[in-house]
Amino acid sequence: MDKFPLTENLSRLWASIIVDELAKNSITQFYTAPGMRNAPVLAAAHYHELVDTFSYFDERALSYRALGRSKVSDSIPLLTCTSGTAMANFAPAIIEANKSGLPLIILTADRPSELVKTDSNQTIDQLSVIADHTCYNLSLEAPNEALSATRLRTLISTAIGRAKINKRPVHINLPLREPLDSTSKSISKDYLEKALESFNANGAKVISSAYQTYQMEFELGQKLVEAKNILLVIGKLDGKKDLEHYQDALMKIKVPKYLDLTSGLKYQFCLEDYLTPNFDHPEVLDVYEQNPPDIIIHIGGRLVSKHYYNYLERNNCELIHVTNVDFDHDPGFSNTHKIICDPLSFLNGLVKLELNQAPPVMWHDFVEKKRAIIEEEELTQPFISKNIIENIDDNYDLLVGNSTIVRSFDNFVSSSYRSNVNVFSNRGVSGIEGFVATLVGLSDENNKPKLLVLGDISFKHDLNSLYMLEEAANAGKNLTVIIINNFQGDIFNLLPISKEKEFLPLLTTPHKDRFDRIIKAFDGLTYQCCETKNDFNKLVAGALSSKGVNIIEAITNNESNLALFKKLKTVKR
Ligand SMILES: Cc1ncc(C[n+]2csc(CCOP(=O)(O)OP(=O)(O)O)c2C)c(N)n1
Repeated sequence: MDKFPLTENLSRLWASIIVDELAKNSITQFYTAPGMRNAPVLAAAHYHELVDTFSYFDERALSYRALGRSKVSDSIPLLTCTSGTAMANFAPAIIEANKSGLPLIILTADRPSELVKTDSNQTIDQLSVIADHTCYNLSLEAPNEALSATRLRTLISTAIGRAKINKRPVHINLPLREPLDSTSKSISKDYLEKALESFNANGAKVISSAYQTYQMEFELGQKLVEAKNILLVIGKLDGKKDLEHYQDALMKIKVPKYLDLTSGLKYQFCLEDYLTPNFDHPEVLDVYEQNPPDIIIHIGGRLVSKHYYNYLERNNCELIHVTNVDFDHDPGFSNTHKIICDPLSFLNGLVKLELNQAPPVMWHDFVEKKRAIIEEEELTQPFISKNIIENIDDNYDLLVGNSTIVRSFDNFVSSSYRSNVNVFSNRGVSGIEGFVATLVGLSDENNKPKLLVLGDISFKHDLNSLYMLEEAANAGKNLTVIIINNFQGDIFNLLPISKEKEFLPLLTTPHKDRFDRIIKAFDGLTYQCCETKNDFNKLVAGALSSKGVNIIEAITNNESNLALFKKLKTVKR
């Protein structure tokens, strides 16, 4: 802290004030990309005693790492980069964070307006790049003495407050004039003195209380008590900190429930707890077509299953949507009742109603038949998801990639087995990029072992994160990555468009690549490969119980996978 605050010139002083105000508001996890224009921010972050820096050369990978951290951290991660295209590389992760209700602070360095407006090198209109995907944009002027240190601090703490309250990304754009290094350029005595005093102040503490507690209205409670046939659906929940409380409440609510993978609660429950299998299955849909619920209570955001939404459009069930975010997600496109509040407080209200309604069908035989069929086939995605859930320790965090595997995990439901594994996904906009970096971001928060399962195309998409994974290995993290290599984006073979063989390769992007050579180029990453169910189970058990970063390439058989998906759909009760 000796060197802090930096006072050699106004750019460094402003960077110090901003970093200090952020740190005083608990924004201390700085995900930094290199650059000369943001060098004053990097210097201030480096010398501030409360700030931890996580540096990476590739802004896209870095931003997914910050996204991963945001899923588990109590404070808000900050991203910073230089001017020009650098920040555009943050865009996918910012879009995902915005759609997932995850806060981030993005502090971009910019060139001052006299350079931006005259088309100098490395300049773009930085404000417009992500403006549609943030909840607040603070466009600062280049450092000048007309704006006092205390006013600058107020602008920063206001921006932090917006991120906290809205639980979404905030952009702060900071144009900086040269000198950007330690070259001295005088600051007026009066301005400097007052600025230095501001470092002794506490900083404006911003406390968010955006989650409104819900008190069940009498009429609604009455209606729910009188209803014969309620279905409780839990979609995407933001924040994973109070899952235990959700779990407690849900255990006590005795009505049929559907838990989406993105709720993070799917595997904590089983059929004995009145779970309903996935709507993607025709047999399940059939049962609900014949016994439509009189009320569906949908808690949280969007589900993975499209069939649920088709079902809602076809059937005119009364829908109560309970959400804590102001997104435009409207499950039935016809809400009769929308309640914006802390969903947990709503569930606690349901507990008090002491509802008791058994599911329309007991699904045990159906689920057991599916389990048996999965075990009969070769190494497939349903085999992988089933065996991971049935064997993974409770202390694991599981990150599920997009495409077929997320559906496969979402389809899994257990008859009597419960697992406390924490499940994460990137389902805000369901991009296939950034999963390796997201895994590393999750691991920045704690040393719990973690497992990522993703497809080969998704893995290829994030090869730039392998250096980051190697750093995680060197830092002693215990991470396992399972790449399901079917040599293409196999999801498209499961869709009706697969009949259009002539141009299908433009969707599936087939290849012949294995990942051994590229992974072995990184010291500290252990590579293993398997092609059979037995070997898969052995390798996964070994990797999950060993230390370090282990990568397993599981070669699956496309025909078996396709045949199995078809066969599973034909299972009857
Ligand atoms: C960034 C991005 N680009 C393209 C897509 C469209 N897309 C969805 S799934 C998929 C293929 C994924 O392949 P892979 O990861 O190998 O999984 P598999 O389909 O084999 O299960 C693609 C290209 C997307 N969701 N996100």
